[in-house]
Amino acid sequence: MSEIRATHTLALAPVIPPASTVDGFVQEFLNNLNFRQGVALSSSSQNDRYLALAQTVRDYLMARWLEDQRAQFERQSKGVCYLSAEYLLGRQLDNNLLASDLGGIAAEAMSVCGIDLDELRGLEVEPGLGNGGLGRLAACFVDSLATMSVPSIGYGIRYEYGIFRQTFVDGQQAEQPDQWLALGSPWEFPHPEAAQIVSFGGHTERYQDGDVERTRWIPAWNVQAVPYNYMVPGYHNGRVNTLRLWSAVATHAFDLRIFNSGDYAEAVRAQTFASNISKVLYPEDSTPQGKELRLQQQYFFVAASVSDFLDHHLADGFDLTKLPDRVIFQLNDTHPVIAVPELMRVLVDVRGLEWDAAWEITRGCFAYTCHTLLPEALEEWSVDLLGRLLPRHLEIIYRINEEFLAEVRETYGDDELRIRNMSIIAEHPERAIRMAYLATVAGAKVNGVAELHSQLLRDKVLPDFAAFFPGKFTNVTNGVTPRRFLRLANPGLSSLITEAVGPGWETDLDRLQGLEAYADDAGFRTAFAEVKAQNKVRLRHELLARDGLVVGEDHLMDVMVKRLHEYKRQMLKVLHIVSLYEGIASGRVAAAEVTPRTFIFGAKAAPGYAMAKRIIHLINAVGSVINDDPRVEGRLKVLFPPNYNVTLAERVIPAADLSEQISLAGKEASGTGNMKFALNGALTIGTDDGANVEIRRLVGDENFFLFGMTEPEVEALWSTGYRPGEFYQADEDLRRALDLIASGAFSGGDRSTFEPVVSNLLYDDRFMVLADFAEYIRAQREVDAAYADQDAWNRAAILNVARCGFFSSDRSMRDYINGIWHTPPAL
Ligand code: NBX
Repeated sequence: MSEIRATHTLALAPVIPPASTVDGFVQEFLNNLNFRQGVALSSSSQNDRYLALAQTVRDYLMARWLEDQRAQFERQSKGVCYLSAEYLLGRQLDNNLLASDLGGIAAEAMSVCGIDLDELRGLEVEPGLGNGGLGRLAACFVDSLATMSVPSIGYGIRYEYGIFRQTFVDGQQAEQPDQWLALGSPWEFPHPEAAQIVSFGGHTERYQDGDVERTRWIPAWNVQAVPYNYMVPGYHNGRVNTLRLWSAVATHAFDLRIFNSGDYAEAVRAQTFASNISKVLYPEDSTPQGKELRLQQQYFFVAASVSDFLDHHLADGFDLTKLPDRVIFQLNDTHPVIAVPELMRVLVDVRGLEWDAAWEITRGCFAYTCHTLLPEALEEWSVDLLGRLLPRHLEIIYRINEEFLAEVRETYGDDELRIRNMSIIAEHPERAIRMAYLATVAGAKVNGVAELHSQLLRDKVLPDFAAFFPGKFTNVTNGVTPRRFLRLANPGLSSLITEAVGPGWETDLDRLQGLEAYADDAGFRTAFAEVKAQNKVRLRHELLARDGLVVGEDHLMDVMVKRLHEYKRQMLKVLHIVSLYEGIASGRVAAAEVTPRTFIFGAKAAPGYAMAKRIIHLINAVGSVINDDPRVEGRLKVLFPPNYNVTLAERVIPAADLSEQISLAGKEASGTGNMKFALNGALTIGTDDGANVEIRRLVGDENFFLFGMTEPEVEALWSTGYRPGEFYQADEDLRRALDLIASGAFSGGDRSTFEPVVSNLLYDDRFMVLADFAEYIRAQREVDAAYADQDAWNRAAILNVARCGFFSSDRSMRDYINGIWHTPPAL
């Protein structure tokens, strides 16, 4: 009997009655403390208490969870399998208390026990199983799917170590392992009985099966994929969906014979080898590293997920030709694309379907989301490596490509250039599989993540495919969950919104439109400003306690938080800051004349990305000089709290006045931080890039600080030959700022420390920082002027909130459902 059917009887008789009163909650909590943690309240540690509290909340959700698993199984209607190598979840306790509406009861119950709930909340180490935007998007999407009661399951990898913990040593990034499991993870449920075997290596052979020739794969080694289930509770709807993350273990624990002979390391070799697969998240963002282990990770989790779905979620005797009516596998970028040949392999080699029938099914079961525009970020796997690790899959990819190119020939004749350009196999510099092409050929739909991105994807990245597959390409603009990023992160603003527009906006974010009318209400503006001020105080306390950093009082909070990438142009922000400082330091500008600003950075650099790490070093160096220079009179502060993560985002974003979204036009696929800031009433200074375009259109030009070249202007400048030195020569402010960095002013007089950063800008500047500098400074002056009129600023901020309901991830989910998935109405 399958695992899900086995839960049926349990679901009918929940073992643990939901603790929905304060007394009940206290009782459950103490039970958990005593009998699960094995300690008395009086002798319990904070960690014991956190775990017992988490278990209490978990138990409350359990009956619903089991019931929903059963209901999803029994319904057998079309559902979504979201395949993502990353889920950047953020803290679970907060979110689960909010979703289950237990926050009030839990707080009271804890105070009955003499415990401060907020302290316990603070203990949780967030599961950082993602790098940045892509992973956080997946987390927002599963939240929305649960809240909208859409039958769905998220599949991914349970990394033992998530994104590294960042520290600064002399201002330079150092990476520490993220031991998020060290104190126990109360939110996960291992299911070793539902483990899948995932195979690698070996060779293939043909054999006769009656009249038909078939292929079988004889793998060389395999590992076990053990699923860990995580609850994904919907918001106040009593639904609980499942996130299923796979952990790798050896098929044989260890070799007792070798162990007894005394070679302990050799005895556990297989175990170590296998568990390496899910050991650590690759900390690269946007530039794939062609690492064998990464390909192993990708195949590992999708092979386990596809089998899991086929084995456990389909009714007995399911007719596989109907699979596209039963499931859609949504590919979160190319990381899970190896699922395409895997499904083909299972259908043809294991289930015995004809190739053509299997291909028909497969093409109906996948859809692909692209998250990038950088050509170097389009994943390719060398044929050599893929053939060694997955020989059967390589054969399948070859055949898919052959048949696809034959179709291309039918349409265009022997246009060899076109055929080479469209081939799934690249020939140079080495033979490699273009995973984005494979996903595009196989996917029923291909989408970008913001309007501009989807258009550039069609016109610039995959134009031949867009022409060949009319109707396949579409857009779904990203969104963010208002539960975590508004309701949870900004309780003050949330109350204000509820007072103004009534309850229910958390699941119907278009209702924020009701705030429009309040923008002209002076009383509301005052209350709104008061909330922002309180959020700044909260942030002030947090950064002081967390990092010993001092936020300026009554400062404009100017925030740039996101991965460190040259294309995102943290350097442009640095040049602005240095330029302001240079004015004061040179005596040309009186400190009293500058708008008091605290600049907050948050950014991790991929450990192997040298330039990004230099920029982090520079930001810290600039901060220590400016923050300590008495001539500045404390009017400029540059703060860079280390280890920016979801938890810190929840504190920083609600306190921000100005949101920095300053990527070079045509490089940022969407951005999602930009949406979070606008929803929390920060004004954006930004380029015409990614979802900024849509934010600006919605909030209105007058409530957005636009600057910089447009994407066509960027293209035009490139094609005529971009010479950054000319911009340096032509702009005195720019020259002074760059010269100050080059002089060693931020490196104790040592001119060599930041020389690579300066030369890179002067002689290369791929992301055209210098070309956009003057415009950026102009826009920042507009910010200063606008901020001087607080009342007008608050009005604009309120309008940002009122007009950003579109950016709820619930709307993104509706767009996927209507345009791509075609799943039936919710459960
Ligand atoms: O995906 C990001 C884009 O850069 C953002 O513009 C977009 O808003 C977000 C969600 O659609 N991409 C991203 O975060 N990529 C990765 O994290 C990544 C991780 C590993 C890898 C390649 C890319 N090998």
